[in-house]
Amino acid sequence: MQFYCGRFCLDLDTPTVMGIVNVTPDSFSDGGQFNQVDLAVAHALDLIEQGAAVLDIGGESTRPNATPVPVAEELQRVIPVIEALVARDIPVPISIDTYKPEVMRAAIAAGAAIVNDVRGLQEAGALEAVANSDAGVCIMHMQGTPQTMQLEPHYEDVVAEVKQFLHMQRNACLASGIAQARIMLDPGFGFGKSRAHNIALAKALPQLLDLGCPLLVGLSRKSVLGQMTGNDVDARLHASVAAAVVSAMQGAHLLRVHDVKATVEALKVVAALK
Ligand code: 9MG
Repeated sequence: MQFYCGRFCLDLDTPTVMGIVNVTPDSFSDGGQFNQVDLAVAHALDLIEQGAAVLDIGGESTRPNATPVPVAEELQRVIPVIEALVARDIPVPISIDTYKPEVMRAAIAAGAAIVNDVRGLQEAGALEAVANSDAGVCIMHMQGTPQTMQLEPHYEDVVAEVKQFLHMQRNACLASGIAQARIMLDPGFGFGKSRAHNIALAKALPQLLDLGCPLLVGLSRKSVLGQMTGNDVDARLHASVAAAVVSAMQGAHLLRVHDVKATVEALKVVAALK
């Protein structure tokens, strides 16, 4: 399956890795030796070396209870990083992790090729920001907001409801002129989902493929893996790789991960043995 984004065309016939670059004040602590931009750029270049086929750059944490960041602050965090990477002519597309149309527009103008929206283009102006560009988009499902989502997630039928939302937003994209080949879908693991909801969705990935778009899965280091293993966030490497492998075997095309090298190697084995 091909995914078109800006000047890039990703071949997603074999499962591929998106590396995470968080540009938040707590992401990089170096004792003040380098600034945040230099550190984020160095991290991004390292992830490409490790085999990332896409970089996902975000300036606002989406963790449960995270505090929203004003637009100006988010722009200040992510745009210099995108500009610095574009100036280096990196060989992979940059994805901007944001739900804010102002940030989408500025990031695309700076050279981002994908919009990764955890709110699935529901903010006013978000759909238009993507439609008025040649960027690809990842539409993710979330119940609630990061401030409320894990309080008491509730569904009658989690798989049917997530699929219906993704279907509806995919159709809204098509109606606004975004070609199917520019759309990727994501059930949003951990975003307003209990452990049982996450497990049901992981098992139902083949059903989401019916929508005809590539699937992005983000389970890396998430708390559901902590619930399964009892491990803290910094000891979830093995669980994260296992989750990526199982997701790929269930049909996921793009795996959003922190641990790029380990995941790339594991996916090579999946591709060889499948
Ligand atoms: C930004 N972000 C954090 N987790 C994510 C996930 O699972 N999917 C996508 N698309 N973005 C995510």
